[in-house]
Amino acid sequence: HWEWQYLDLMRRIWEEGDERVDRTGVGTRSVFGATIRFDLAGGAMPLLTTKRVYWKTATRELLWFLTGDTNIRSLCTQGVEIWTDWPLDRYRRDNGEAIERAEFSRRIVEDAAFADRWGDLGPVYGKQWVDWPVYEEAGEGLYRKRAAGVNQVAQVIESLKNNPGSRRHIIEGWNVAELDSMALPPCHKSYQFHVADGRLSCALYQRSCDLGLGFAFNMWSLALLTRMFAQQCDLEPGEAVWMGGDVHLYLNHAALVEEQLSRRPEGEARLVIARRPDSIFDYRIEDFGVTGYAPQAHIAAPVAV
Ligand code: DHF
Ligand code: TMP
Repeated sequence: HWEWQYLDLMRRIWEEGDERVDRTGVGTRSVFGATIRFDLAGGAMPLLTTKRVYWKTATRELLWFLTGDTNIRSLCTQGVEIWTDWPLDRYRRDNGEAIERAEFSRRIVEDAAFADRWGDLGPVYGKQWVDWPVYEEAGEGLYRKRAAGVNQVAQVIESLKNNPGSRRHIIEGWNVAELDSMALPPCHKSYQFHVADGRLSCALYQRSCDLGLGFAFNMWSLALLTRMFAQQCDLEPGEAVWMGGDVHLYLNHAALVEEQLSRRPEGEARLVIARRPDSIFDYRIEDFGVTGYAPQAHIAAPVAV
């Protein structure tokens, strides 16, 4: 079962990883450099079975990236709270106000001006994916931002269709010049597509991975993006190749790690896409269904902010 790759990595990090002080102050055990591969043939998806993964939440996040939106408001409106903690943290620091998360999220949803002011994460994934800023000369040695940036997603779809043999099918999130204005610099920072024998594969480079929490979402989204790209380019799904830089377990995830390592993977989820939208930007949450997913119970774990 593919999931042993994940469980083996988890065990190795927990037992042999280097203990490190990290940005959040929680502390981690970590290894540097790891790979997990998954064959997407036949509709199979890398959805963890040793705990329930909320794949619809992860799917909503991916669709949100594709709209170019970087404000959490449309996520909160859909009941998706996975990004709420970062704007919340900033709000509390800037205002010295002990507002509850649920209350903050409610204000984001109900008050558009409040969301504009406090809900934006800066130029994170969505912005870089579909509107990477471009500068043009404005005379006298001055430059200005061009009205339209680069839509990397649209460009890669075109290059896959017109030049499948290319080794340059890349979507990059790591915009060096804008890192300082992002709530978090991108973790899943670079996606490279590859066509061979009529099959589309995608490799993700993730510079930093919370193996207990973020990974489940990142692996799902990598596979989902590959399936959507394959459908748009009339290719069969190939492999999803995940490559991690600093892959870590937070020290406050002990209960999750011990519980998950006591479980055995079973079964295989499949993704059904109900229709073929006109473009990569026209998918909706209702288009996706998962069959054969009978996971073991969800395991809650705190997220390090
Ligand atoms: N920071 C850290 N420390 N770890 C992360 O995984 C992470 N991920 C981010 C932003 N910052 C991060 C964005 N993605 C959850 C999943 C993905 C995610 C953020 C949070 C999460 O809390 N998942 C829980 C609950 C999901 C839910 O309630 O819908 C899970 O058990 O999967
Ligand atoms: P860092 O920016 O200091 O590396 O912290 C980011 C943390 O968030 C780190 O634990 C990795 C985790 N993370 C994921 O694992 N996946 C994600 O998609 C995101 C956004 C973050």
